[in-house]
Amino acid sequence: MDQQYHSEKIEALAQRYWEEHDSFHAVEDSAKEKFYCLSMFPYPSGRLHMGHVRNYTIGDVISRYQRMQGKNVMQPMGWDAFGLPAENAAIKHGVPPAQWTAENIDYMRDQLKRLGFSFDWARELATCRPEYYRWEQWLFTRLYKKGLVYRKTAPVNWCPNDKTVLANEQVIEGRCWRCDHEVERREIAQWFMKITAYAEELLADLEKLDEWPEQVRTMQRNWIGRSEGVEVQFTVKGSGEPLKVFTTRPDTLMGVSCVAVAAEHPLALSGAVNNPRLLAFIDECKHQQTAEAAIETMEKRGMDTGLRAIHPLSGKELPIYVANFVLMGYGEGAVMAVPAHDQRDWEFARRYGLPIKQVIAPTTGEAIDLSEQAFTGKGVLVDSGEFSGMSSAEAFDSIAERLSAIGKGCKRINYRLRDWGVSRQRYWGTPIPIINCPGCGAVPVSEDRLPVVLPEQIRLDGISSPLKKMSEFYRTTCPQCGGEAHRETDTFDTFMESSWYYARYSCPDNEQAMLDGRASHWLPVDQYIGGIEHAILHLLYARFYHKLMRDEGLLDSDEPFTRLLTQGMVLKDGAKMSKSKGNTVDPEALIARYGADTARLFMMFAAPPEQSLEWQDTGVEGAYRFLKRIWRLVHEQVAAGEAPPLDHSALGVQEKELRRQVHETIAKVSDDIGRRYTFNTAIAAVMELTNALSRFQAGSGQGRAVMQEGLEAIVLLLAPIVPHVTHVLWQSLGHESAVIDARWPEVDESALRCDSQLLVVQVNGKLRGRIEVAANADRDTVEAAALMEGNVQCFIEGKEVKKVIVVPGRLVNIVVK
Ligand code: ANZ
Ligand code: ZN
Repeated sequence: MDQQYHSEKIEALAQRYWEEHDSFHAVEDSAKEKFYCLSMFPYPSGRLHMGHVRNYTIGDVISRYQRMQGKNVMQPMGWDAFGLPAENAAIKHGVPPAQWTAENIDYMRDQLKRLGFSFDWARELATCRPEYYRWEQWLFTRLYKKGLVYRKTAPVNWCPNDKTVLANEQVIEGRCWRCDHEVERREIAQWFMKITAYAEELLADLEKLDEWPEQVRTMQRNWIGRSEGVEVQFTVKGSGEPLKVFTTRPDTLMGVSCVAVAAEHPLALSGAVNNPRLLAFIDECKHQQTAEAAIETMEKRGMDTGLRAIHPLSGKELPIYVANFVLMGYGEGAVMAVPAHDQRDWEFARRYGLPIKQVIAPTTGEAIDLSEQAFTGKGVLVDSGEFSGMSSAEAFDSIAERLSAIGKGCKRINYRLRDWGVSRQRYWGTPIPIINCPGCGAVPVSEDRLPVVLPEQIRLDGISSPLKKMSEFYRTTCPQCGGEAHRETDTFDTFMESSWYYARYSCPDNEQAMLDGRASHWLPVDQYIGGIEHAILHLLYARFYHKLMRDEGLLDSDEPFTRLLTQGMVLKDGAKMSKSKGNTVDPEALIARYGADTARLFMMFAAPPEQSLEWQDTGVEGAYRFLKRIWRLVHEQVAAGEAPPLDHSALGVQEKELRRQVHETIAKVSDDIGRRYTFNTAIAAVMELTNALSRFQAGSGQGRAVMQEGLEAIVLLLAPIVPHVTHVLWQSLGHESAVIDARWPEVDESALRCDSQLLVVQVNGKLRGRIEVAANADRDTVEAAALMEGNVQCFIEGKEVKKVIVVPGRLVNIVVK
């Protein structure tokens, strides 16, 4: 064993060992409990950043810990390889996205290996490879047959100057990133996945995910946004056509001032036929952003269509407006405006001089002032005919019943969740497996013709899709009529690939099927780890995909991820580390200087995993020094020769005391790592134990035996966190097998019970001796033992004992004169 700690040498040695022994290759084994640990896979942007290092260290610590628990651990890694940055790089540097991506993957794979993560590299996958995305195409065509995917027109960002569709990221303050021209909305045909068909189950199953952070479940719940309401049917005066609205407040029905429809609503268009001003207003509404977040803050504007609606109960005539805050995609694309009880409607009514009629009064009897703002609470109905006097809840049911009795409405559940638009007008993605035939329309590519392979040798000009210009890709024949047709050139949203990769890791080599029996063996993922920024969309889509695959008979579980950990950000000087802020620390430089173990230790020690971590150079130094210190301790022990076996009956008080601390530390660290995931406090406990071992005078044979036990405990407890140095130390301490195959240390309960105590004895405040007494010895016994101690007797002989002070568990002070 070297006297000095050389991280580089040690890390190369350990990594070579794992590689030669194929240590992390997971094979299905029904005899052992499986543990599937997964960290969100990276986008191959070029180099790892500190966020990756943190994410993957957390996953690796958990994986290695579970392995030491005797479980059959699977921890795979792969690449979320499609996406816009590759296209941007291609335009900038003139390299095809496929090449740029492959080079980045090679580089980043080396970086991950350098960090010593226990990935099963045999399961590696990259989503841009046809052997992966073909199954996504396959599932899509299956879902098409089931009616779970469909095509409809939807708006995209359109740059009229470049004549191209822009991704949201390419629209900067409403302008094209390339030419700065103002961006427009354009309606084009796109593909949708019917996630709304699973809304109820996606919501209900959140209850099963009790090992997910509550915050994430709440975000998902709100995103799905279930509302119970009533569909109310007004009638258009003259034509007699029905005009439906969705409301969650049917109790306010007698306070409606107007009906407002979205700009895209058919009535808006029919109202505009002979009304150029209205047509211009509709056009303006269509240009503005439709993001729901913007609705809250934007100016509420509208225009009277001149059409009139008949109230279903009162028969009164109400104006029909077009309003910019009504969304076509929600409910019926129309609302009944109740200015007295909805703030948005209140603002609208004030602006356009519509009546504000109170129909709800607070139950407290308190007066309300509708000239200031709307009263949005529930209460008692007033001025509402036969419904007056009812509570809001009673009126909800009564009015719903009344409406259904006359065929003018019914109760309804509505979801905020929209179907998932998966078409992207981009090159670098999975081709949508559809053939557009002038005669037959959209026809899915048949199973035996899959995959539709994305051509990789292309030139991007950054404006038009290269696929349209490649006739060998673009031109094809219709699977239905055999006539000339062309392929869809849109590609899938990259969230499609990241929605099922976790399942494919179970059988990445299967060329015959998307998944096989191994998926049911490994799934669900026992522990999933990733950034909170994926709390909504990625996790929701993955949950949706899981249910789709289950219903396709590919899986037998309902949910993909049993336990979820969302790690915090890595900050520097209080700000998120990012290239644009120029405050990044390159993991590579850190590893080159201190080694991977220091990087890992610092990451785990600096903060609990869910909180943000502040980068500190001094913290890194501290982590490095700690590893050197352990190295030195082990070296001293080893250099002094083999320690004798532990003999419990021969232990002295100090040895027992140290053993107690060793086993208390084992208990604490096991709980911190295994249950609480507070790796930082686990490390702190090991540091304390290290201090105790450094102070300990091992002298005797049994002292060295206890020291050996303590050092082995430290090595085992740190093995998941700093796997390289512990690999070498474990062998130096005399073990033939590798520390990755060692079992997690167990607490010796008998060591925790301390049956005797050691007290120091002072004479007039000066240390004169030590005594050992039973842990439960009473005061008289302690006093007597102290006075009997040989060295103490020399100091008190012939003197008068004035007082004996006993500090339980610590000391006895004899005051003499
Ligand atoms: C009348 C009313 C009175 C409403 C009142 C609220 C308060 P959630 O809870 O999100 O489901 N609404 C319905 N469809 C809409 C659309 N397409 N665009 C914009 N707003 C729409 O919200 C349901 C409420 O949102 C509905 O209840 C409706 O306004 C509005 F005192 O109807 B309410
Ligand atoms: Zn055809």
